[in-house]
Amino acid sequence: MTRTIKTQVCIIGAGPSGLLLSQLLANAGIDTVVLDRKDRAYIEGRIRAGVLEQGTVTALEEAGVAERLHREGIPHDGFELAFDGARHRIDLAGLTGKSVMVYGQTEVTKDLFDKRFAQGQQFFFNVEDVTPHALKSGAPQVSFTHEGEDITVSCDYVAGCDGYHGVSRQAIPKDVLKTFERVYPFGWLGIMVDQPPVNHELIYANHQRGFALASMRSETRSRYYIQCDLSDSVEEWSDDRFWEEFATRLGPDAAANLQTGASFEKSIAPLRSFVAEPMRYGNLFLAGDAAHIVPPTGAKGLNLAVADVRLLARGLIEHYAGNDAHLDAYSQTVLARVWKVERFSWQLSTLMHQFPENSPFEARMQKAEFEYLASSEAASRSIAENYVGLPLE
Ligand code: FAS
Ligand code: PHB
Repeated sequence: MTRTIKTQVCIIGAGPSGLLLSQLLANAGIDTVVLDRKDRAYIEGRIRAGVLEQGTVTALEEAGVAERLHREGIPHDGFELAFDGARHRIDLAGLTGKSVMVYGQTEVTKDLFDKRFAQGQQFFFNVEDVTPHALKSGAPQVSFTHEGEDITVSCDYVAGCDGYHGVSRQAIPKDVLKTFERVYPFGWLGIMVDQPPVNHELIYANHQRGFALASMRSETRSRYYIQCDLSDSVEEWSDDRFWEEFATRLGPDAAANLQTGASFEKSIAPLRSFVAEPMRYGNLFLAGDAAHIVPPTGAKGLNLAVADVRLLARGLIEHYAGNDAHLDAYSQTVLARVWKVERFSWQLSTLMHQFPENSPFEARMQKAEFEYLASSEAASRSIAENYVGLPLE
């Protein structure tokens, strides 16, 4: 016996994309059902992004979930690039008039969940066998099982917000879907530690032993990364080994204020650039990591997902008001921006990491690029305008 539920938009995925879309649509009086194969605690427990563009802050303000962000977030007017010990500050505020906000994705997700639950959003967690159906029929459905019950959601639209490993992208026929991918020959080993940050702004460092990033979550909690081999495991990286490598790569000057301690989270993430086209198939729309992945070097993954959702929410809200122009243009509009952000993330990753296949020539190109950035306001402005966030369209 299958239970049928009717809604306007069925959202697959309760990560930042799905939660924000649900909130923006709810604010416009549009009903959604949100499914996730995990539960709230698991989703909130994932440690990911740490830097929000102004556009993301604006979206969270529009969603009505930015109060704690403005209380606890840390505005940053710049960040540093370090190259074999030499340091160059990218003056975001001076070069663009904008800043970024340091506020963890974990907190964004918690704020969105709090609001969604307070407003009585219908969630189904720990779902299985999620399958979109009849996407070209004008009356799509999504079937799944939940606590042993077979359920079908009948809806007007399906939002695929289920990340890189989700099912939505797979629902687009192989002869329609085009994918583009670059897998990087290294990963990022990240740790979280309750110690004051080594620097008041982020430092991205390229050292001959590899990349390192000094980030933070608050004045007392730091988030640090080092480039590692894809074959590495966290078990091979004791805290002591991490601290020694991290300090070496930052350089003596930047590491002078490093306060070490016991990490309470340690994980390795692979790096890839990935784009799937189109981001619409019939009444299915993809948003966020379901459609694209960027290496975290440019701090773009979460921000790109939010930009998709802002444009998708606009299109759906206008559809229900009788105007389909933005919804019909969604995939083309979003992909134009996705590719520019992919470019920036790839460019900064190429500049800041040690590639095993790099010859001495490429090593000199990295050094020349850094010295050009450090000597050219125009070059630094280009980095800055991408880092604070490109226009929404
Ligand atoms: P998410 O992957 O966050 O959410 C998708 C949701 O869909 C998940 O909750 C999943 O459980 C659910 N789902 C999947 N399959 C399903 C199915 N079949 N049925 C139902 N639900 C399903 N970005 C940055 O900007 N900076 C960073 O430093 C950074 N670090 C990252 C580190 C790691 C290890 C990873 C994986 C990503 C990182 N990102 C970073 C990118 C990250 O923040 C994503 O861009 C962001 O989570 C995208 O949000 P969503 O599109 O909602 O996808
Ligand atoms: C983080 O704080 O997790 C972070 C910040 C900037 C990045 C990547 C990760 O580019």
